[in-house]
Amino acid sequence: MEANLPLLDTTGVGDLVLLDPLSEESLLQNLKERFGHQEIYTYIGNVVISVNPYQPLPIYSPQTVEEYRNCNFFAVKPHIYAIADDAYHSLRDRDKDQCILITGESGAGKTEASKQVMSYVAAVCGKGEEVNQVKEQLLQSNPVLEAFGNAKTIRNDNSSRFGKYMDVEFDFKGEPLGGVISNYLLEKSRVVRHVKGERNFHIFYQLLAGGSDQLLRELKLERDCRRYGYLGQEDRSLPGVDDAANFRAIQEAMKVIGFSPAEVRALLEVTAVVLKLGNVQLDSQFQASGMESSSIQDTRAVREICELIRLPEHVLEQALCSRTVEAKQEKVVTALSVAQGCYGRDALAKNIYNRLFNWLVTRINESIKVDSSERRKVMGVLDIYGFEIFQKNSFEQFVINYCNEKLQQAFILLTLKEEQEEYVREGIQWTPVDFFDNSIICSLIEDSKVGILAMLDEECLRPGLVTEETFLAKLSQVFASHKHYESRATQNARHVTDASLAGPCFRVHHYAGKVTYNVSGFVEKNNDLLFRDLSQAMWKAQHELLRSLFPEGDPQKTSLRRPPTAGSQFKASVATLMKNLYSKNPNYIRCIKPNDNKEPGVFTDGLVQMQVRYLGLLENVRVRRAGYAYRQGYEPCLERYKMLCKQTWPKWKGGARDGVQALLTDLRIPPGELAYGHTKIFIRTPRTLFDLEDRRRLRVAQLASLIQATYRGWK
Ligand code: AD9
Ligand code: MG
Repeated sequence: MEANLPLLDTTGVGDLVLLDPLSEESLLQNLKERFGHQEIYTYIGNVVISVNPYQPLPIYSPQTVEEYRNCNFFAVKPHIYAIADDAYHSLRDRDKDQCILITGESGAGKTEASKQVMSYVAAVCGKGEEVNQVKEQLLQSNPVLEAFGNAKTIRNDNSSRFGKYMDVEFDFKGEPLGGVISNYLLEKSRVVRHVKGERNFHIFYQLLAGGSDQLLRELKLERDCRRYGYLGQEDRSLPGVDDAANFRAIQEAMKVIGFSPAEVRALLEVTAVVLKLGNVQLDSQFQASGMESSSIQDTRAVREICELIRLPEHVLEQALCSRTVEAKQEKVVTALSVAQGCYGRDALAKNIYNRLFNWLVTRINESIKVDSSERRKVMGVLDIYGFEIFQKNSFEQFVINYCNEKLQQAFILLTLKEEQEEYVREGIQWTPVDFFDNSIICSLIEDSKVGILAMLDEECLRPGLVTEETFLAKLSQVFASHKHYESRATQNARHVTDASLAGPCFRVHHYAGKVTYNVSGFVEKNNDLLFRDLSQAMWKAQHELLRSLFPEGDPQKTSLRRPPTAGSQFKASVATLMKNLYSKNPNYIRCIKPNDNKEPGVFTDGLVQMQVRYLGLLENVRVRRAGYAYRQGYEPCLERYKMLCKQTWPKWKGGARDGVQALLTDLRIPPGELAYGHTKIFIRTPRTLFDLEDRRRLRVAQLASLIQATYRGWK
């Protein structure tokens, strides 16, 4: 059902559709007032807006779950549980696959929201030992993935550095059977580098803080994280976060999911290897020819890595310091300079970690996958990294923001455009509402010929000297007059000067703001190549897990085909994701970040205003308001209410549309409340619908007692 109603609210209006007068100011004021009273949720129809309270609120207790269980969406305060409940019931009772799309910028509360949805659904979807085990596995996958895929950033102490989409599968009774997790592009560059004030992935700190003395000894690790080059020199503990306790929690979680002790051990060994790679230092040497070569400075880190992964030391040493080039069936080994060696070392660390993360997702999926072939109902929950604007934005921000752009497009298509188009399709009088369509930005990035990603691929695949400058020059030439693209060159051509666009940069005018991307690193990150010597060395290790991560290291299987670029892989997986989302009934949670300092109770007007603008909330309200709250095909509508009218009960002989018209006229529903479309009836306000429902309930009760009386008479 799609409707909005007066809500049990003490503060402002709980559904912005009821806001009067409607303007950006009143909308903001309403959110602010509610936020001030810790009412963080507000609806626009069935879209939930959530403003991050940055403090624990007592609104997620088991009692609250009970309150929302089977609730009438409109009879309780706005809450994320209400939308979760509505989605779950549509799935169970109306057999409609659902997806929950959670959007908003970094730190707005998406991951928290996804956990609340999951835990609510878990609390209400059946019981019993077997079912509980499935639920536990699904829920426990989260802390494990967060440990390996989240990190502290400037914006968020627990920032998701990967995208996650989880399909939870249910049987016909609505009991969970299992699920499938898809992950999107982990920000692996963080393994080797992070900016001041941020951290590497949580797992490293958790392992060092929470591993037992014996475990650390066996992994050849020292407890002090300052010993590790990849973790930095500062004290890295986070206020309010107990890394040690979290480590124990994820060990427990892995047990619940079904990891064997040997698998956990192998996982931690590989994690330790990544950490130690950062301590491998290279020394520069000069050969007689004057060419620079490198050697391992202190062999301890290499020795320990090799002991952990059971690989002869010289194999790794050689792979780190030299490179084999095959030319005309001849192998030539060339020495690497220190810079090249360090580059290779870091590329190896990033690759191991990234592949380990993918393995982790695959392994969890093995545990939670559904074996039966019975037809399933699916609820997908999408929690992806939010839109990001940093001081310096690179390839990672570019793909993250592209993904957010696609989600915004899905929102526009599914809610705004779809709504308007339906009225047109149904031949109903309608005044179109203007909204910004971001397809133009999506194609700027993803067009298969003249999109930024395609042009980057073209540069990466071009033989000869590839530089980021040529890539940038090409972009600026092709998009010289594009409204959403800017660079120094296009500015010069347009006689605009802007000091903020200095350096090798281009700027995209995203739906959520202008972001300046520095192209250095774009080619390398998109190419994502690892020296073959390194993958071959990894494959030679006697460590089963590590070895399995580098199948291309098998000399028998060496393929000359180039692996797809990082950008094209990402684009393909986003396309698959979108297809999946479009096949389901969407439920939106739009998260808003109230201030930039993670402070409770602070609502910064300008910051929220910006988000309200780019999320298109005002247009969203306008479309809902101009429209009709409820719509249904004539046949099901007649079927549902025909008992309310003598002409249509027990059977209407004419067409369904005429039947509905006869019925609603007989019930004296004001004509202004109704619109007759080609195939559907539209009802303007929810009150009319509730009135119909009340009448129906009464009538059903009357009919039931009538039948009972007749039955008793027979006996
Ligand atoms: V990112 O794009 O992954 O960087 P998210 O996922 O949008 O971001 P997250 O859910 O991680 O943000 O929320 C950030 C922090 O805000 C959390 O760690 C909590 O401390 C805080 N938060 C968010 N939502 C709530 C809430 N409903 N109640 C209390 C919250 N605190
Ligand atoms: Mg997150």
